[in-house]
Amino acid sequence: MLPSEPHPRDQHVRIITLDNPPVNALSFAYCAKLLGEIRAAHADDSVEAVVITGAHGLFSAGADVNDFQAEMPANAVTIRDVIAAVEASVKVHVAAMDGNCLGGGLELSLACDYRVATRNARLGLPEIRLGLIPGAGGTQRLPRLIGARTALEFMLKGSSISAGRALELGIIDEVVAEGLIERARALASEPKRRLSERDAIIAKDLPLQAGPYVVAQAHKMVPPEENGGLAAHKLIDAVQASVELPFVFGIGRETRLFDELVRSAPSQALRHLFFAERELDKIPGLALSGVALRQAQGDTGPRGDDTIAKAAVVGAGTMGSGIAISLAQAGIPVVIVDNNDEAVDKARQTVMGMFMYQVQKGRLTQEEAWKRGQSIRFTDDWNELSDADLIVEAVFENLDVKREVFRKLDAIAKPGAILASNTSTLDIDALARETKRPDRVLGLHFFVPANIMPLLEIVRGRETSPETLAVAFALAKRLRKKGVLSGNAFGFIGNRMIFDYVGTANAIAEEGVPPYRIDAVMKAFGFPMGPFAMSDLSGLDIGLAVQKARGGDANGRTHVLERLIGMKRLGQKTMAGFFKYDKSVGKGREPIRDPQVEEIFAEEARNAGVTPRAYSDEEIRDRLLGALVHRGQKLLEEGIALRPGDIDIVYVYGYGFPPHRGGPMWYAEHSTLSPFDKLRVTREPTHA
Ligand code: T1G
Repeated sequence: MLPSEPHPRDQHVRIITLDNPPVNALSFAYCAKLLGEIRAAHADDSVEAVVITGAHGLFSAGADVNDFQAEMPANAVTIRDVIAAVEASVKVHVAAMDGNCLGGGLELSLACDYRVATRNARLGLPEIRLGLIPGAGGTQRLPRLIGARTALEFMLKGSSISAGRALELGIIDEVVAEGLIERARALASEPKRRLSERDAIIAKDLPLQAGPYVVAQAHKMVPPEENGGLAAHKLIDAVQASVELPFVFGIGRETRLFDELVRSAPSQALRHLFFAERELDKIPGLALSGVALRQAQGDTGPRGDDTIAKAAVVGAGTMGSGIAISLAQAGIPVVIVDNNDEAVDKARQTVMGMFMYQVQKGRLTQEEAWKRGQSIRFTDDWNELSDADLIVEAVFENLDVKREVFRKLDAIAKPGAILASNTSTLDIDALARETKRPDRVLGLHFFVPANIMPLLEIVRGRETSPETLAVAFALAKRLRKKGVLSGNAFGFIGNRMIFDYVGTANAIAEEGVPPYRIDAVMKAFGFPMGPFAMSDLSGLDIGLAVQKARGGDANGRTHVLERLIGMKRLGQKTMAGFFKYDKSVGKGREPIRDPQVEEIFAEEARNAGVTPRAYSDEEIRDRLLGALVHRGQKLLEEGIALRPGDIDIVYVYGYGFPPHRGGPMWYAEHSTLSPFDKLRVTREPTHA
């Protein structure tokens, strides 16, 4: 037998390869093709077993999320149909998994009799992140494989796990270093075994009678249905059915719950964010990447979107340290320059403290933490910046100070190096004018804490080149951050909108609504904290500086802020701001209502001739959200923000807007209670 010829026994194993680039999404169209291949294998008497594997370095990313955006076509073939065919066949099926095996892809593998994976396979049922539940048998088969309690935890988290962890849990049978298909062929000669024929258990150490208790506990652990927990509660119901009902009835329950969720507002909002996030780096006129980028910028600049070989940060303060950690976590060597020894010492402690914290959390080994810590160097010698590909300035928020820094950097930095400012409001063009490389100057606005917050505003100056922007977007991806393009305007996108939001909250408080109630309304909407607690967190002195720069709050007054600052009430950092704080309550971070502040609002309102008025909770909510949305609308019209979805990503990832409501612009268009029906939200970018 020629080596290239398959072994006779091998001939009886049909290999079916999922091949639908880029992620082998199991769309209706692709499932129709796949079903045909599977049925052909079943009909071929010479085929004794089937191995299902994936092309393009992965198994499958699951169902095609685009398919849920419209009504299902009448004759659509879904993953459920494919799985039903596998289930009905008497032939053994083996899933051979490499790379991502997610959602419906993992569910397809669960319908197979055996599962073997490579070491770099990652398995997950992330449907809950889309406001869904696994809808192709996952909620019924996984509990029969690993127990309902473990299966529920896995699906509620929605994150992917390594092949090694999947093996430990019992989701897969084997992990191979190589020879994936060969091993799958070997497993194909094992006997047929269907998960649907097994009974589900709660857990090895729990009797079935514990089911109601486990279910009741699970419902208590997830958010209320109306506040982001809808899919979680339905998932618990589906898994409960796996233990209480025969398989076929459990599948029926799962299908009904899934179909209910696909039409739900939270799922539609989360699917909007899924696609909005993937639109972020699609910038008109910026279709540059990789080779095109290198050709465009010649040999001088950093090597395009593939790597920043070395970075530098100017300023060892909170932001500078956080930015350096973020860069180091992405494997980029960093040097931090600061002339202030005290700041450098504090930064050293911050950096090592952060990496040791990750060791405690089990995210890093001691050795990795040490290596990462060593990859961040500190110096007071600016000449050490001369070989950096990217330099991020994070000094005091003052334009003159930053101008001086950019002049210095331009003289020191190598040709082609990118000079970025972490400013949160100042004029990028003013900084670019201090350099001979305005095409390499832009804003990289990180959010506190920079090594944790997933949002990065990428601010384009008038002369910032497409190549520079492309490197910035590639960097954002490498830092695992959501890079959002912003035009160069005061406060960019997020802060510019929040100024109106906070100013409006102050105006409502002057009309007689106490801050604690305004905050309570916005927390009930889903924000982690209300506008006044947020102001206390960021500092009233910062807030006043901004309000003054912008001519006061929504009604143009800053008297309340000035009086509170005059009383040394700067917010959490002084244990008093709009609220009081007490170390014995919530570790000094829990806002406590303060009637004295409400009296100050009332006095200032009287002085300004403001007439008190009653507000319903809905009116408070809609007026505050209206401030966000109307500013967002103007940013689109001015071309500062490119798309409504970009603004939604900024607010969900940077300001705690509840994801199940889709972000301010999505909410404005889709909420039933909103007074925004007359609002026109620009759908197309308004600037090139
Ligand atoms: N459907 C449609 N398009 C998808 C997709 C999906 N499931 N996953 C990725 N894409 C597109 C994405 O829009 C982008 O397109 C390109 O692929 C690269 O994606 C029945 C109901 C797999 C970890 O939730 O987590 O199965 O911008 O930029 O960073 O129970 O994509 O190039 O035009 O993200 O390498 C469950 C979602 C579906 C997985 C790869 N599955 N995807 O990350 O690339 S529901 C998911 C991801 C389901 C069943 C249920 C990631 C990834 P474009 P990317 P990446």
